[in-house]
Amino acid sequence: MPSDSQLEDELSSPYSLTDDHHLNFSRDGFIRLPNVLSPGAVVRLREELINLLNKTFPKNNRNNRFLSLEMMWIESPIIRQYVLSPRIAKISADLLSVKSVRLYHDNTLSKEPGCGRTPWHYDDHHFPLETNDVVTAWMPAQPVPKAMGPLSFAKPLNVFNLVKNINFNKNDTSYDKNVTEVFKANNVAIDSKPFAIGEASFHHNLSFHTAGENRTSQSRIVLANTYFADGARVVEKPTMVSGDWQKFIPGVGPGEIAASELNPICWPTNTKKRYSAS
Ligand SMILES: O=C(O)CCC(=O)C(=O)O
Ligand SMILES: [Fe+2]
Repeated sequence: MPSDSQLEDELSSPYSLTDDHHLNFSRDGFIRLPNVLSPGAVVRLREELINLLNKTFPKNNRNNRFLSLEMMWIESPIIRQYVLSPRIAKISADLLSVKSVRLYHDNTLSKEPGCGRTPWHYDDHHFPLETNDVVTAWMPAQPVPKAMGPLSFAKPLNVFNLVKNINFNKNDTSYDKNVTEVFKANNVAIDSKPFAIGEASFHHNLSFHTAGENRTSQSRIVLANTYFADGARVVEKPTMVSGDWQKFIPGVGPGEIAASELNPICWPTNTKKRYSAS
């Protein structure tokens, strides 16, 4: 198991992206990358995420649920390493071809045994940012075999155009069904491969994605960090679906530059050292 300082070294070390990685990300809107984390770093991540989940959610009565926690980096020095990681943030900046990225938020997603599908969606509506330079690093805290519900992507990126007129109805599953049908009718390719230990995916905010149910007896635990291009503004009219955005960009109003103290620049500056949480 890596010590704290070994973990810090690993999460600060650069990851080499190839021309193919860049091409694939621009065309498909997502990429899977092997060995983003070492096996030891995955084990430490899982341990800490389980600690945090156990503090918030009672252990009984979890089956079938999709548990989620955000902004863990403020409280947990270990999670902070993974969230403000120069390694992860630089991959994100490079894939977006921008010089500098800020954190939007971290998010742990624990899909408990028996929990059903993650419906088809893209993330754009969830982020009230006036830019499409937004990427989410989805880092599983264990391998994710097919039966556990790996994140799955429709490709290429521009297939979102096929489904942009489908109305979202939050009271039923019609949106998910309709998107599935349109993708089928258009022979849209779906990438739903399992994730090996240490593998992570990076998806653009217009990339359509879903995940299957968790048919195993283990929780499918993931850390998903979202980064955006430095300089981006909050949209003029944030909508309800933008949810808790003021929690993630406190003190910043509509139309203003999203650069609160909770949106540190994660690449290129090593803000991890500058941020002093209590
Ligand atoms: O983990 C999942 O099943 C969904 C995750 C997701 O939609 C995201 O990270 O944007
Ligand atoms: Fe998503």
